[in-house]
This record gives sequence, structure tokens and C-alpha cells, in this order.
Amino acid sequence: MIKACLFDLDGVIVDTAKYHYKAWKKMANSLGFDFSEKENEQLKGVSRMDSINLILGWGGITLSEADKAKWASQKNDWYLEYLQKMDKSEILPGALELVQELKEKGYRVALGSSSKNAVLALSKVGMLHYFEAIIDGTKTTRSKPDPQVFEMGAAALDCKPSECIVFEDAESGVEAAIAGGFYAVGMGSPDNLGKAHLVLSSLEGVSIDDILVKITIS
Ligand code: B16
Ligand code: MG
Repeated sequence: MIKACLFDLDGVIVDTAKYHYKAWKKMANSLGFDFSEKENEQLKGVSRMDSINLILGWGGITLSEADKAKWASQKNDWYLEYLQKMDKSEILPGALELVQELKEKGYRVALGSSSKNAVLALSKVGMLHYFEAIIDGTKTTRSKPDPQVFEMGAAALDCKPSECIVFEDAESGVEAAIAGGFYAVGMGSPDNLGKAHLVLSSLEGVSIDDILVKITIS
């Protein structure tokens, strides 16, 4: 029986993926190269330092660990400039309604994000209070596709993975959920999220009962 839902943040609850992309692009451009939206797809769900390593690889650039840390911090400053301006309008369609429905129906709800800015982003859009547990990049030691973030979320809610549904927009996040024995709902395209139990293009108008029927559990 499903008792809990674990939500990724960027790309599931809020539309911050575009800001991560803009900030990383600014860094790449400052270093004299660019990268595509297709390449950016590979950064979703990936931690800040793993992301910078991938991006520098695409640009054929080698930096010292100290310089990498400096650029990662600069990228975060740019990202925070976007984040500070966010409000409720950047909650993705249907996300707030689904979380509210879950709470009303007695499901447990937690966050499972790679971001170290998750609490700030949730506060900016007024959704922090819905989450009983926040597992984010400040608490994990291993990046998605490692299931650690969701395992910690399930443990915090005192649930087994088989009692939880994970909502994820990143291929690495869907892989993490499947590897951990969770039900996975992919948010986006079946082209890269096909391993999920169900793929949805949006949460708009979606209720938990629809999801339970579609993943054939109850
Ligand atoms: P930060 P999620 C992830 O969040 C993003 O998808 C990814 O693009 C970002 O690099 C990562 O968080 C780390 O974010 O630099 O804010 O710590 O999708 O797992 O909620
Ligand atoms: Mg995400």
C-alpha cells in the first residue's frame, strides 16, 4: 500500500531548471564555450560539483580544484539572483494541488532533491510547510542515480521504498528511484524517462487516485 510521496524539487515542484541552465551557461560563456539544451538535460538531478565536471569536460577545459570551487560558487551566486526573485507563479502546474490533496488524504510527503538551495526555493514559493522531511544536497553524500536521497526520505517518514512514489524529472532521478525499489513517476518525456512506472508531461489536473490506477497499485 502506498503511504508516502517523495518529490524532487527542480523540474517537479518548481521551474528552476531554466535558472540552473542560465547560470551554468553564463559560466561556460565566461570561460569561452557554450553547451546545448540537450547536454543540459544530463545535468538535471546532478550535484553542483558533478555538474561543473561534466560542463568543463564538454568545453575541453581543465581547472584546478580551487578554480572549480570558485566557479561553482560564482554559478551559485548567479543562480541565487534568479531564485531570490521567485514567487508562487513559478510552482509547476498541478504540483501545489497534488501536494495539498496528498496531505488532505493522509499521505506522508517529503522532498528528495540534490539541491543545496531547496529550503530557500520552497520558502520563496510558499510550499515549505507541506514537507514533513526535506532531504537535500546539504544532507546527502551521494548524487542521483544513487538512491540515497530517496532512501533517507523514506526512512525519515518511517516508510519502506515499496510504500513510496517518487516524482522525478531527471533520468538520473528515475534511475535512483528504481534502484532503491520505489515506484517512479517520471515528469517529462518517455524518451529519457521510460524506465519509470508512469511518465506524465505535467501534474496539471492529476490526482493521486489517477496515479495509483495507472501504476496498477492500490
Ligand atoms: P544546487 P533536483 C538538482 O535539483 C538540479 O536538478 C540540478 O540541476 C542541480 O545541479 C542540483 O540540484 C544541485 O543544485 O547547485 O542548488 O545545490 O532536481 O534534484 O531537485
Ligand atoms: Mg529535478
